Order: sequence, then C-alpha cells, then structure tokens
Amino acid sequence: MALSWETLAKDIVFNKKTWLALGVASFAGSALYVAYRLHEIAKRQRMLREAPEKRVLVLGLDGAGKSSLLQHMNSGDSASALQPTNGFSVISIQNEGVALNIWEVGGAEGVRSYWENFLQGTELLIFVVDSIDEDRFTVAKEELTKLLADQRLKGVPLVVVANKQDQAGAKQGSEICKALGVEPDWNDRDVYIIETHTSENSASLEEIERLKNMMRTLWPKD
Ligand SMILES: Nc1nc2c(ncn2[C@@H]2O[C@H](COP(=O)(O)OP(=O)(O)O)[C@@H](O)[C@H]2O)c(=O)[nH]1
Ligand SMILES: [Mg+2]
Repeated sequence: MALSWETLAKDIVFNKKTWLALGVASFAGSALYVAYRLHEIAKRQRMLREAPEKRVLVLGLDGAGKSSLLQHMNSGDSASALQPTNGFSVISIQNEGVALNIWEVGGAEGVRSYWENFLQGTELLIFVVDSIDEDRFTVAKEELTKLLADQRLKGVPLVVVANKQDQAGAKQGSEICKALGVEPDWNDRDVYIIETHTSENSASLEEIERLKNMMRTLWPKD
C-alpha cells in the first residue's frame, strides 16, 4: 500500500509510543539542562571562592579612554555610549581564575587630587593616555610622576596605554613614554606599553587580550 504523507502524519500524531518517546526525551533533555546549569553555577561559585584577587588601578587624564578600555576588557563587545566618570567606578573580572578588581578614578582636573586615596594595595597601575592629546602630555607627565613617587606604588608594575591609535596623528607608545618620562627598562619597576583603540565601534581586541595575557603572566593562577 502506498504511504501518503497524510497517513504517515496521522500515524505519528496518534501513535502513543511516539508521544511517550517524545515525553521521555524532553524530560531527559530538561533534566540534563538543569543538571548542566547547576553544575555551571556550582563551578562559578567555587571559582569565585577560590580565585585570588588582584587590585588594578586605572588612571589617566579625563577623556583618555579609561572607561572605554574597561568596558572592552569586561565584555569584549563594543562599548556603549559612556558618561564621564564622576568619582570612581570598580569592576571585577575573571582572568583565567584570577579575580581582577579594577578601579577607575575620574581624571578631570578637580578630581585628580583624589587619586591618592586609591593607591593603597594597588598591584598594577594602568595609565591611559590619549595619544593625540599632545597638548596635555605635560600635564599627564606631572600627574604620573607624582604617582610613581608615592611609596605605596613602589615597585608596582606600570602599563602605559597609548590609546586612540585609530586617530590620525596618534603618537606611538614609545614616543608617549618618552613624553611622560617613563623609561621602558627601569629596573625597580616593570613597564609595559600597550597601543590600543577603544572607541565605541571598534577596538583593538588583540591588544586588549595582550594586556590580559600580561596580567596572567604577572599573576599565574597557581
Ligand atoms: N577615536 C577614539 N575615541 C575613543 C577611544 N577611546 C575612547 N574614545 C572616546 O573618548 C571619549 C572619552 O572616553 P572615556 O572612556 O569616557 O574616557 P575616560 O574619561 O578616560 O574614562 C569617549 O567619547 C569615547 O568614546 C579611541 O581609542 N579612539
Ligand atoms: Mg571614565
């Protein structure tokens, strides 16, 4: 007897075994999914409990791109519209088993005097510079020099982020370090230079990943 689609469909729809099999399969599927989610939550909680914590401080003049950098470090997605940071903000991200507590403090003239309240316990200083804002390199240098002279940052590694590399006329990281008076081969402090762009629509994700990798080298999990 020739099988028509209609009879085949009816067979499937009215066959109790089909429904039973579907019921069992969907129950098993849901149970597996719930078990998987519970396992993931337990794993995440365990990681959070066990993760060593590191305190990272992100400073730099206003508009340099600190918040943008953090957004990209946090999500890897393109940054959404940002408000200038008034005061400070802190995010915590997992970097291969190490919890990075990253503090950003606003960089406008009136709030820079508060930077020193955030130095204690800092294990890495990231100083972000707008690479086309040549007029303010001198101010950036003054601020960074003050920071590096502080005993609380003695020996703390420094990352100079030469941001806005997507802009025409952006100075290279090495030129910026020179303008800031930073010597890449200081022997009492490790210095890293990262060249990034972190604008809303595009970011140098490879460089941002390099920054995260560098932190993994500084603080290996075990
Ligand atoms: N063209 C360009 N603009 C950027 C870049 N990074 C940040 N911006 C923009 O610069 C402005 C200030 O950035 P923001 O992250 O708030 O700077 P912050 O004050 O240092 O936190 C914002 O309008 C950002 O969209 C970049 O790499 N290139
Ligand atoms: Mg900001």
